[in-house]
Amino acid sequence: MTSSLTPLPQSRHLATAIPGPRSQALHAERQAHVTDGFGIALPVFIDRADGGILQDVDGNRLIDFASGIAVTSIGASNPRVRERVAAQLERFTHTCFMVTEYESFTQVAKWLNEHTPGDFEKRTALFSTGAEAVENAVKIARSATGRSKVLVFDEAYHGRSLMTMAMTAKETPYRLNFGPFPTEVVRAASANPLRPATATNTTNDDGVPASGADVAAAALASVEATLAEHGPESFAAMVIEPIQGEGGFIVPAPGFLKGLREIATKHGIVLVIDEIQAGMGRTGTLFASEHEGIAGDMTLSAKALADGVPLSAVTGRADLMNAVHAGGLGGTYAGNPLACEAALAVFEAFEDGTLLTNARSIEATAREVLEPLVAETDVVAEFRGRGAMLALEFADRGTLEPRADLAKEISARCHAQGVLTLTCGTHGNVIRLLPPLVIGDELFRDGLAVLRQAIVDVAAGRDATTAEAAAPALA
Ligand code: PLZ
Repeated sequence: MTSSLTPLPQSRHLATAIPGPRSQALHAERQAHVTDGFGIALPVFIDRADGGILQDVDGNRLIDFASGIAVTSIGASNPRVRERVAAQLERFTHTCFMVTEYESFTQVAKWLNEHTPGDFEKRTALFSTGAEAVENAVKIARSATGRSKVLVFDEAYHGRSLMTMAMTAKETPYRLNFGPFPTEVVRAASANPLRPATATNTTNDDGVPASGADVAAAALASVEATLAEHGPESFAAMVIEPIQGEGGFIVPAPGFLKGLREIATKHGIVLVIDEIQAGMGRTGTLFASEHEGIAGDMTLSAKALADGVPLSAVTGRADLMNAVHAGGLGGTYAGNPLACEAALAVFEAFEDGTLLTNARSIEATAREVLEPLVAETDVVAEFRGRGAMLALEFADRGTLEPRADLAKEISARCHAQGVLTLTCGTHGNVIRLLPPLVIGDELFRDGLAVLRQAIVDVAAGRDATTAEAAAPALA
């Protein structure tokens, strides 16, 4: 769709200090009207966004390493999305799919049934947010199995609604003061290769795990023990992220997810793969479970599914999905027509495979620039991730003492220089990279150079290198 706006230059540009005066004024106004309950990564107000750039109200152009938390993968003003959504806006905005039907809902379901892992007959239910998809997966699994318990994992994140808060591991900020939580949620060990909860004997003197396979085996044994303690026959579902997102971009030890698949099958537990952050091309395959060669009985999508128009999905085995009584699932906005059109545009964008290739080259470039920092500094414990879902964990060499202070300081320096990084992790000591899959190579490398310089400076206890010195090519 042609735009009345001039194209947004794909280059970093600092017009003012960040945040600039207009952002500061708007933030002050926000504070007078908006609850203090929302946190903020960077108090900058955005005017426009496209490709790898966020342009703020002061005219600064920031490099986007966040994609609105893994949402705007095909760009925040993608022409296909604009065209489809605008055309839908002219026809109608809403009917409620439980009142009268529209075809795009079916088409989105059909695509997801065809493209999610698993060579079996599927059905899909659409909702609006990720948390809703998780909640509904639990409802469907309970209804289909007649069981109630839900197994979740250390370092998991599944949302902010009451059930999903219960399923989320981290107390602050997600759960603090919000209990009591729904019961029947049991937590098991995950298989974090850097910090194995269950495999201390596989760690050598430097704190480096001896073998990923050992970590996976120990975690799987612990999962079996947890199930045995609570009665495996009482579990409806086991819910896991293929790469744990908010928990720290943790790629599970090799074999862990395959092992979970086997355990779930053995006990008749529904395996729910929460692909809300890792799915829709982010890791270089359409769904991250493809890297592990497994298929969930249900796969959850949201975030990048509709490029920022709220849409989420539960896709699963037809027998499970159809076990629910008619009228048991729904929601006023579930599968809203504007969101379905946006999703159809996203599917078109993925058709020729370029975006998946982009995700893989993003990984190669970031690895080239950032991975050497593990050896070059004493504070980068790990560079990890897949495709365009990448992270650096900051911790002291040897002790692995988490260094949230460094992640925070490095992020702040990136922000000051016009690179929007996000932190995450149970200990808050991880910087994650979630660039849009459409970011240009030159722009991406500029952002990486800024991040790299900030890490080198902070690791050496040096003041910030100026923007000019770090990257003379500022537009
Ligand atoms: N499952 C794996 O990553 C959302 C949360 C940001 P909603 N992650 C970003 C925040 O602080 O609220 C997420 C996820 C996984 C579920 C969810 C929940 O998705 O759309 O935020 O409800």
